[in-house]
Amino acid sequence: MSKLKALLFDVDGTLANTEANGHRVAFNKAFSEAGLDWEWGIPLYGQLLAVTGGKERIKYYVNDFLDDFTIDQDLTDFAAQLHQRKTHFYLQMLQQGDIPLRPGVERLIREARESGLRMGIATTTTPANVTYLLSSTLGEESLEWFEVIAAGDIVPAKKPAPDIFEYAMREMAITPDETLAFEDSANGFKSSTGAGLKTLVTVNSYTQDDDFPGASIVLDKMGDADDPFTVLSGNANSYTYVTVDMLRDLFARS
Ligand code: XBP
Ligand code: MG
Repeated sequence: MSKLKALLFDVDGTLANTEANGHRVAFNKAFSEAGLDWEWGIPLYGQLLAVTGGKERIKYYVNDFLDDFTIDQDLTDFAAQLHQRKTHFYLQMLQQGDIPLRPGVERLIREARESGLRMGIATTTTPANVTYLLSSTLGEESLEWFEVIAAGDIVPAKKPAPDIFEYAMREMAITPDETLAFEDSANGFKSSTGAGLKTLVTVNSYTQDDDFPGASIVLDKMGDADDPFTVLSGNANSYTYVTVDMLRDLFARS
């Protein structure tokens, strides 16, 4: 029976609920600064999340949601410039402490570190967004707790492609039979399972109706002793919030 040795965490939606009140707001600030009359409301943004990657999401919006938008430059360059400003506004929000970690995430990360489990990050978001989120919530030293921060354009294909999880495993020299992934969305789940990883899912308002066939377990959150999770799919045995012991038990039997 394989033994759990490493954890690979997604970021957006998993470590923190960053989308509706974080990334989306930063996109709208960048649009306003550029003089565009674009406003991504919460429902529209949920549709746009079908495409991972902020630059790709902007191009998806222009190509699939706008009828008569024209610019006198290459759309890829335009999207990249706009995305740089969006990232500027998003980093400001992180620095201001506007985006907290989800319930139980800090406790689990600290517990995993103390128990000797190796940890990495596998995310589509921009690398700086990860380092700023970790620093602003766990402190600068937390950047050392993750052996790799696999993020953004480091791989040719973003989620749902498995590339980012495969990259993180290569960098850490770990294999799927000793590693558990944490995800929140259908795109992320396709990526982690496509890389052969057992996956624990914690959904959020945007992903609660997504399908996670074969997930080790689907929860509403990691939870805490005084804030138990709800099991949406799978079996938590007697555990009521995610602990390292629960992860070992889940990994061994999933
Ligand atoms: C979620 C994404 C990212 C963010 C926005 O990443 O798809 O694109 O929505 O970040 P994950 P950027 O769930 O894999 O963490 O604008 O920097 O792409
Ligand atoms: Mg995610």
